[in-house]
Amino acid sequence: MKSGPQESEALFLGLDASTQGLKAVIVDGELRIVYKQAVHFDRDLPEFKTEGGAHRHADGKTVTSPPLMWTAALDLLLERAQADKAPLGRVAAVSGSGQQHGSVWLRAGAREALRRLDPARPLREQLAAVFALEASPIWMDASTTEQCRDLEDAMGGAQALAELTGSRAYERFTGNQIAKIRRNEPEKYADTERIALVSSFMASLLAGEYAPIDVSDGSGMNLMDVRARDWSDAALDHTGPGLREKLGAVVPSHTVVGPVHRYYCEKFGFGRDCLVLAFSGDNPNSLAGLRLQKPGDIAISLGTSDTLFGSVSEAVPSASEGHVFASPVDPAGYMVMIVRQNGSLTRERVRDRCAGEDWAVFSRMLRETPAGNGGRIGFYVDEPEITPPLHRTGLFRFDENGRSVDSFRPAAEVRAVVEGQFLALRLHGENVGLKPAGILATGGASRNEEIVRVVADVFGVTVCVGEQPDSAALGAAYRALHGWTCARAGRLVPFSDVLADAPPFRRAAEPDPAAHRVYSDLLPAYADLERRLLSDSLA
Ligand code: XUL
Repeated sequence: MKSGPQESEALFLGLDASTQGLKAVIVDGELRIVYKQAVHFDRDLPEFKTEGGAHRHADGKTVTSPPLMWTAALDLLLERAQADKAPLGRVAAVSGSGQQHGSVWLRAGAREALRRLDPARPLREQLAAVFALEASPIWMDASTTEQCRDLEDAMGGAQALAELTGSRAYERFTGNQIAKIRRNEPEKYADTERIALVSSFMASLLAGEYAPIDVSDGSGMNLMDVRARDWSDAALDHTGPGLREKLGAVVPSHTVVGPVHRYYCEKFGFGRDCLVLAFSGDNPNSLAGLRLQKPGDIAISLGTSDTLFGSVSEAVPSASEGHVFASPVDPAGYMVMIVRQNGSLTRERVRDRCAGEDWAVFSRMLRETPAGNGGRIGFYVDEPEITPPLHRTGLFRFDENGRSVDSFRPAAEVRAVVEGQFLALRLHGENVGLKPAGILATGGASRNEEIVRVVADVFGVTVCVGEQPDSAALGAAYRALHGWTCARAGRLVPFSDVLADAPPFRRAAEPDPAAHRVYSDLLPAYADLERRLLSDSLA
């Protein structure tokens, strides 16, 4: 970033309102982290009686969180920052991240209450009465299956809805939650002036004004035309009357919402010209935090579940896999996200059974077996799988002729679990238009060189590794810098320009062309077997 003496002082705050807590990261113009702080909902705000930040209801499907807790957390976080003498006065811009899909229902009068915030009184006291729903549905909620089917029927089927909104209907997606509340609690729906996402609600607290929803988090609602980047009238009309007004505008992710409200200037020492940039969802912010700005940049996070997200230039939505969101960093681009339920725990179970509970033995077995495993293919479905939607659990092994077999020898089993996981990610990534140019592997298993080698060979691209703790909060801070830079330039500055100073990630594996060919040849057989399992699972 080019900067004058004053600008070199400027700092950028990223907030992350996740399910379990609220975090803050402050970076300078060279992207160095200068301050971090966090509030943990269960521990620090025990009066809300959450577990993991949420309330699981007796029906086993409904999951909510109190929006007043998120409100109280903001004061607490900033009080802690102030007590630490964090340089809040130098923060030039703030952006943020919210758990995706959760909604905050604000009743008539909430806008006025936000505008009138008084620095002499805590937020929770001033805003206690603004919520039309005291329990906000969050992403863990699975109670809207009926609304999902209704929406898909109304829009011409799952694929048609995916074509329009980027995803088929999912229970946690906000539109289906809205449809349920509108039906079950019509008086609360009528009483609601604004339905915000967690992200836009947190931005509203800071701006003291209703903040718009950004296009990237807005893509997680089944309500937005993902290509037009505007609400779909057809989806809105199906979901509830007057919904366009209740949702407000949906805006590009680098949009300035306004200056921070004087509440934060007087109480915590923010500067009067500190800007609030549109907030976005946690996955979009992680994409920014992992600096995946160019089409083909992918991150694979190898955790309890394996998640792939990446930037693409075209939207190729699918009803059977993944999500297409509008990009949070490129107003013309998209991001795709694919979640595979059977990740680390599945690898660990195979390690325990076949490699004496030892990662070193697991790695040696990978080293000593050939790419492609002699044509053996395995599906290790310990938990119902999300991508592809395979509800039947079990271990399904096939020999080189596609015949079902009961077992593999231990080393072949180790190779089969790892290859199967990455072939699946490649297959389903390609199905939603992903053309990998480079991969960043993160999460526990990215420390295993042999696993990373399989990733490089399956996808045929260089794999870098690097931990980026708090990637959503960091991504929000990067986006604050980006939005601020665009606002000052009076034009869209490419996100990559503001990241120019970021230290590179470490290159961990280059693809072996011969091994990559083996996987490309194997992929059709893998896809066939997967189709077979899917149709058996439905039968
Ligand atoms: C994404 C999803 C979660 C939430 C909470 O679709 O439901 O990742 O964003 O982190």
